[in-house]
Amino acid sequence: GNFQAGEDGRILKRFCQCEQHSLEQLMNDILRPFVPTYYGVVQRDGQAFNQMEDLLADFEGPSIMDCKMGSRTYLEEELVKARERPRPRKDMYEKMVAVDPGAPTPEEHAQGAVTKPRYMQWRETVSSTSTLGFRIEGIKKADGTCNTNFKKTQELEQVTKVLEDFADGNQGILRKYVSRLEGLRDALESSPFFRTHEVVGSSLLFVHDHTGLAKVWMIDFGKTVALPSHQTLSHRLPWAEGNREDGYLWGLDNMIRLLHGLAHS
Ligand code: 4IP
Ligand code: MN
Repeated sequence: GNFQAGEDGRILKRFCQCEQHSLEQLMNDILRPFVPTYYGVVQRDGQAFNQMEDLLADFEGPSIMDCKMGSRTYLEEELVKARERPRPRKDMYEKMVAVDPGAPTPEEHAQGAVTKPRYMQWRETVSSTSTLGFRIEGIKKADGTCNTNFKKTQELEQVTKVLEDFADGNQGILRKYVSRLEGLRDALESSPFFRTHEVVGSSLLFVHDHTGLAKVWMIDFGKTVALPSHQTLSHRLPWAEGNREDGYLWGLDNMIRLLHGLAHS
């Protein structure tokens, strides 16, 4: 897998240059309280790992949710690559058919394969990524239940229901999540790092427990890339190829609105 247990309160994640670069910079950014503390690269059994804070360490029997943020989940360069030299992916065709046998075109059925951008765009449109700017990827609750079957969770009502269920309707927990996310939004809006990076495929990790502790962090920076110098993003404008907008803040606004509604209902 991608992870190994580290020493005392740390985890090891398979090395990724892009993630290393982002985490290093984030340690000196206003976003630092909202990302796992980074402890550098370590070797284990001849393999390199990024060593970072274990975000679950302070919780007692945590409930955990991973939401992938943004309205686009692949880098623009994937589109260019697929256009210049299409690489049909059988594995992605199979993942597609498993969710919806009717999704591939007749041509794709004949090939038994789809390109990566085609698969990624399809995933965006059948989930809430396209409509809300985020999607729920997985939930593991304190009671032991685990659910990663959210590929077609798209409707506002469905998403709201899943969020409410994750927090067991606990208003105190929901309010803590809202205020943490509002703090994150403030930090994002003034972060030099965020302004100058395209943040794609990154998740928010929600964690709470029975003691009432509830926090959220930004994780997964394997597709977070620096923009050319002097270019910045709004993170709210719609994406059009070439503008590199990722919809991150648009998604966060929607997430906060949903949770805020639940916290007051
Ligand atoms: C996965 O699809 C995720 O989109 C991965 O993104 C992506 O990795 C995989 O692409 C793709 O197959 P499912 O979630 O539907 O299984 P993430 O790592 O953000 O979860 P990349 O490489 O884009 O980061 P491949 O090309 O690694 O298979
Ligand atoms: Mn309020």
